[in-house]
Order: sequence, then C-alpha cells, then structure tokens
Amino acid sequence: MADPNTRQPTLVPCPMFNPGEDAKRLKEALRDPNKEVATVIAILTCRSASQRMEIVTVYKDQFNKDLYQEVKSGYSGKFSKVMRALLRPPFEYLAQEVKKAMAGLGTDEDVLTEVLCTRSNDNIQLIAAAFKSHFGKTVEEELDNEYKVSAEYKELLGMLLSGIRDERRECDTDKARKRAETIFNAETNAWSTETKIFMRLLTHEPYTQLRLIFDEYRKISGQSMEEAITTEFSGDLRNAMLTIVKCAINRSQYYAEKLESAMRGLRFDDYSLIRIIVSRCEIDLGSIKNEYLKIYHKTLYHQIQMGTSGEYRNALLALLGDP
Ligand SMILES: [Ca+2]
Repeated sequence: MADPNTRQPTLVPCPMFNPGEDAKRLKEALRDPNKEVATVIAILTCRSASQRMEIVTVYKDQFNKDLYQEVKSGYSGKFSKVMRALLRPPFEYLAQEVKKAMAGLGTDEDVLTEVLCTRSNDNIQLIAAAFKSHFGKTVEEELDNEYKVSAEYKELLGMLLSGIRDERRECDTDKARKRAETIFNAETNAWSTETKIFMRLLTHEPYTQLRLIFDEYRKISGQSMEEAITTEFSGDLRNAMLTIVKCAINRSQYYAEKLESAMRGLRFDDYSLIRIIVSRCEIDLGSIKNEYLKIYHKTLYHQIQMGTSGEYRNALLALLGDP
C-alpha cells in the first residue's frame, strides 16, 4: 500500500547555487525596490530554506546589512510578508506565528492547532526550541497565561510539545484492535476519563499505528474516528483532535482543506495562506496541490491566481510551481 503521506515538494534546492552572486543581485535590486522585484522573487522563491539562510549570512558579510531588515524597509504589504517569511529560519518563523497567535487579548487557537497538531516530534521540538530562544520562555508558559483557552486543549498541546509520540513505523493489528476496543469502551466512562483516553491515543501512538486503530475502530463501532470525536467533544479540543486524526490519515489533504478555507469568504486569510505555502513548499506542497485538485476539482494555482494580485500573487505562484 502506498503511504498516503508520501511527500512531493514544489521547491527544491537550486542546483547551481552561488550565495555571493545572489547576495549581490539582491543588493542591486534593493537599491530601488520599485524596480527589479522580479529578481527578488526569482531568487528567494527558488532557493531552499538553508540556501536562503546562507544568502542572509553572505549578505551580512559582504554588505554589513541585515537582508531581512532591508526587505522590510524596501517592501510593504502582503508581498513584504511573504519575502520576510522566506528570510527567517523555518522553525523560527513558525515559532513567531505561534507567538502571534497568543499575542494580545485573545488567542488564535486555529493557528496553534494548525502549527502544533500537524507536525512530527522533532519538528515540534525545533519550533519549541526556537520559541524559547527567541522569547525567553516556553510555549507552555506562554499558553498558561492564555486564560480563555480550555484546560483540556492546553493539556493536549502540552502533550504534543513534550514530544511523547512514538514515531516508529509500527503496524500491529492485534494491538490496534485492543486499542480500538479501549476507545470504544471509553465512551461509556465519565467525560474526563474519556477525554484522557482519547488524548493519550492521539498523542502517543505512531501515525502508522493510528491508521490501523481507526480502521479497527470503524469495524467495532460502525463509525469513523472523526465521527466519534465530533460526537464526543466540542470547541478547540475537538478541532485539535480532528486535526491529528486527519494528519495521521492524510496530511496533504488536511492542508488542502486549510488552504480552501483560507480562501473562502469575502476576504482571504492571507496569513494562513502565506504560512502554509511558505512552510510546506519544501516538504509537501506538490502533494497538497494534488489533493486540492482531487477534492475541489480546480487547481490551487488557479484559485490563488484569481484571488490575489500584484507581486504578492507572483510570489505565491512562484512558490507553487507549475499550475
Ligand atoms: Ca493572548
């Protein structure tokens, strides 16, 4: 069986990479930001994250300037946001998105869920480490101060942040059946006990094993894990649990759906659009495009082309690769 989480990027490292040459061309282009935007897009959307970080270093060495700051003062609006997202180390960028989701009075749980419930242990650890070194406290400490966030949701994120998931590619049908039975029986317990059992399942089991457990669960209960979670839980806890289930089954499909909801309605959710495209282009944006076409019978490229404009559009389309 083909692994549903096979990953196809849209951005691969530039084979003829010369960071000194790129830094020089960027410096020239930034002398007059109204001109040569195409050069800036061509360079920054066609270099891998580690190549972009090399350019930042070389730029600093050659011109004694911070490329990020130069781009920030040279460009504005959404285009500037995309370029700046590309100029941050990837995990630091995501840590900043996590911080931003908790800034101010409220909390943007949707962003926290999208960033923290979709990634492998080591990626979560790298985001958590970047957060700590950048903001001087842990994600959990910051989350603790978000007093309107539900305790169970906080607990679930805390478990994911602790890196407890077993990430071996385990596939054990007998164990899966037993786990599925535990889950099925959990539904007769008190809600708090049931919640703990579901949380433990979703944060500890390897993704490969989760898929088997979901199959076994369906055989026993006649419903999917998503249906069970939708019935038993609500609010952000439910969204987070459903996100983990979706990612275990097919992560690219999850992101395709997120992109669609970011483009639904009168105004695009540009932050989500940028975050997903920038953070997935080197991982699985190609697979996400395929899933998008399968679900919505239109191309992601076309949707973005229709709903955005100017250099912002050019930058996103460049990251998307072929239509
Ligand atoms: Ca807040």
